[in-house]
Amino acid sequence: MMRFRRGEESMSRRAVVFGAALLGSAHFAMPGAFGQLSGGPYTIRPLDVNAGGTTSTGGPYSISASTGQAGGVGTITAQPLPGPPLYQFDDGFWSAATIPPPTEPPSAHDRAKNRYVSFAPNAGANVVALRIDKVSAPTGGGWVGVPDAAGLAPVVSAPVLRVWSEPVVHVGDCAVVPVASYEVRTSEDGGSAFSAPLAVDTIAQPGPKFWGDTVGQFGTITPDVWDPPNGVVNVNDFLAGLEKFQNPATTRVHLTVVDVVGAGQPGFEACLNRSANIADVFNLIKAFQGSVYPFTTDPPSCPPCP
Ligand SMILES: [Ca+2]
Ligand SMILES: [Ca+2]
Repeated sequence: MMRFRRGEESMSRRAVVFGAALLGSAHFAMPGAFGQLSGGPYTIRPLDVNAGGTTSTGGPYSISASTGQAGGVGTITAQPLPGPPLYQFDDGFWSAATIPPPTEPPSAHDRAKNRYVSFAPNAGANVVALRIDKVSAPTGGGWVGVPDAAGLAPVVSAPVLRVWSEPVVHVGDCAVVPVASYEVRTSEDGGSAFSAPLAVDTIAQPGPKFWGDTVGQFGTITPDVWDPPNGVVNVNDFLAGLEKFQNPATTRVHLTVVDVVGAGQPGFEACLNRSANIADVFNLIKAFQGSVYPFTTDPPSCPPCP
């Protein structure tokens, strides 16, 4: 068992060190009880592992624990609420980070896309970074950058620790290409510990036309919305792009479905420009005509996108 008491003597010096700052600010949820330490500052001293009920003192509170004894402590979770727990204490040991992985986005975006990976961050109010990796060859990846107001985010080289309040994040960049597999993970410390991955694929190779499959038929799944990619490249695929170019406000097709090239950025066309331009339509026509994917599929060879 683990409990806090006032005014006991220190007994041990090695092994597990509990951070005073952590304990001074954390909330602990225990069966039948929820409390918050007050009256600090605190001094938390080391405890022996497997010592069975040793006590560390030195401040207004002492800490007693049967550390390392399976079943002796159970699960104690540090909050905040609402949101996923930050830390978890299992049977005497701090377990790995318990931040859950990103999840599949709402149905409107739960589809393979050409140049975007869409997902729900699922990190609540926690400050975390999001890592994206291309796991199909050639491999490579980076960190999800700060999204714009529409949730569109680039791939950047350094972790971005923030509260991801966007319901859906759409990562589109040179490193996100058709016919590839990606994994998105959450890291609460910017690169040492990660959540389990969310696997997201871009479009499957649409037969001999190689790439450019953006949509399927129109409105057979959701009324007035282009269906998800159907494994076929035909006129519908560039017509959907043309429709978005002519009317950016249309809800019949989302920008992330038809933004496939960065127009107006000479040398950086592979980077995307988060806009539906006539250049997107032209590239989709080239795909319809049978052209191979025109940009690199090797993330490390991507230019530093503007
Ligand atoms: Ca299609
Ligand atoms: Ca574009």
